[in-house]
Amino acid sequence: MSFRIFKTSAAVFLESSDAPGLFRHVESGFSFNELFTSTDPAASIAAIYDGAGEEVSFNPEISFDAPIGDQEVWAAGVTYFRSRTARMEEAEVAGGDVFYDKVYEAPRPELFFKATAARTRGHLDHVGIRSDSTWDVPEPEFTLAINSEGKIFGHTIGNDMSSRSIEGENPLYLPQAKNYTGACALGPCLVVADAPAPETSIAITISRAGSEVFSGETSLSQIKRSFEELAGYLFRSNHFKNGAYLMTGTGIVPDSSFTLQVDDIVSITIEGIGTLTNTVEKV
Ligand code: DO4
Ligand code: MG
Repeated sequence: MSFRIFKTSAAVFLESSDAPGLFRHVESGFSFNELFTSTDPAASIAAIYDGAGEEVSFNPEISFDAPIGDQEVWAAGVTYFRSRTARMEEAEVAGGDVFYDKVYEAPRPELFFKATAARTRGHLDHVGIRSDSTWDVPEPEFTLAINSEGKIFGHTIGNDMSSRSIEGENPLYLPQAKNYTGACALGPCLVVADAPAPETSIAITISRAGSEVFSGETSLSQIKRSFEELAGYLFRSNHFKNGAYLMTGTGIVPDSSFTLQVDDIVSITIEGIGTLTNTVEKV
């Protein structure tokens, strides 16, 4: 049995794979921190579901908060061949391309801090492009939920918003390309379940003034590293009191002529989780 957990400002709603379309309403007492510090989050959520009372009618098309407590959000990079190639193109003029090729092949993955919980946006909220950036993309990423013991117990959809002009100028500018207001979105829900099948698709569409200006699709099978490897490196010599989210990298990068604009609508869909939609604003 798996569960989807949706968070609003007032409550959380739980849906079980045994009763899809029926939602249990948990008005008080639910804590993402407790879930992420449970030694068995699947058993904990099953117990909460059973104690949560009757099903309620609920519209899963409304906006949601990011499904997060006090977890940090981290990200892996250059885990798909497409990301390696796109990064090498954007960094070539500055001479930074060699580092992306090296990290794609190296035993140690690229991992970087992405956002605090307070900086993480939810479904139907805005995501940001920087006012000092000229080339911007969303990055659709399968995102792991990892408890405080380092155990992967669930997943969600992440959008790792990125400035390609700033990262391309110098790889040492990565924190500025990746960490700014509105750079991170998670949602629409947290799925507590084993990892989905490798064929699971990740798809993105970007719409502008009602027309689609980009679409792309990949699958989890295209990732170069295992989820356990990425989580294992993240938790090496690093303690996460409240667990963590880890974005696993993008396998979709629009070609070099594309950049996001204000009011673009970005929708990322991963089978079994749902769709995370955000509108772009300048920050
Ligand atoms: O190397 C920079 C970041 C890469 C990244 O975010 C990705 O591959 O998803
Ligand atoms: Mg990324």
